[in-house]
Amino acid sequence: MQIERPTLCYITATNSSCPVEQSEKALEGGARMIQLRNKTAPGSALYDWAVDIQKLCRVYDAIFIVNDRVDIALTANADGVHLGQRDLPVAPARKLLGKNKILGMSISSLAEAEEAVRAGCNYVGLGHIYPTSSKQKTGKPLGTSCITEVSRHISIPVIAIGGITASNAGEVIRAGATGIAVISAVAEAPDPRKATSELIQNMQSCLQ
Ligand code: TZP
Ligand code: MG
Repeated sequence: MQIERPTLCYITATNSSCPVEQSEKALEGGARMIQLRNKTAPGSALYDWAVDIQKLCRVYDAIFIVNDRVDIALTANADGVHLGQRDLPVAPARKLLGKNKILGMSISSLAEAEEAVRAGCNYVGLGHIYPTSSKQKTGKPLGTSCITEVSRHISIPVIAIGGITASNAGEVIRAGATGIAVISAVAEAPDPRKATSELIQNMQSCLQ
């Protein structure tokens, strides 16, 4: 499955108890990729959610990625896994997943991007681009210049993340990103479906 430009990846809101419903709204709004991310739920709940979201993603022909958990991704037949810099390294993850699954990696510099490519990742999540309250972040936001630098140097898709909203999604794509990954811009919107389609329209209008 290809990550096309522009792709909106909806990441389930941290500690949400309804990630399946949230994902469905994002898919209805046009999300092409869903990442199930939850740092506290028990494996049993994560697995049940993953099975349901996988089915939804098949219906919408969207990519389904599980954050951190290779075991859940495999058993729920997700399309891939998203790993952070301190998670299971790419080589053993790839060994478990096989060559056909998608492996994504969080990065925040060109050096990390190049390392992710060398290790065999299929895309990178680059952030945080703008200030965000969805994840505890210590460093300064990277800004859009980093998107341009990284996307010029690597050939795998660059998904920008962190503080992306309808008002800055366009500049993120203009800077060179393949797509965006968002939590709050969708999860905290009064109408998540409409918010998703507005984000997508703003990305698309930059490519016309
Ligand atoms: N990784 C880097 S920033 C971030 C993650 C998971 C949070 C993105 O959330 P939001 O609400 O779209 O800023
Ligand atoms: Mg992780």
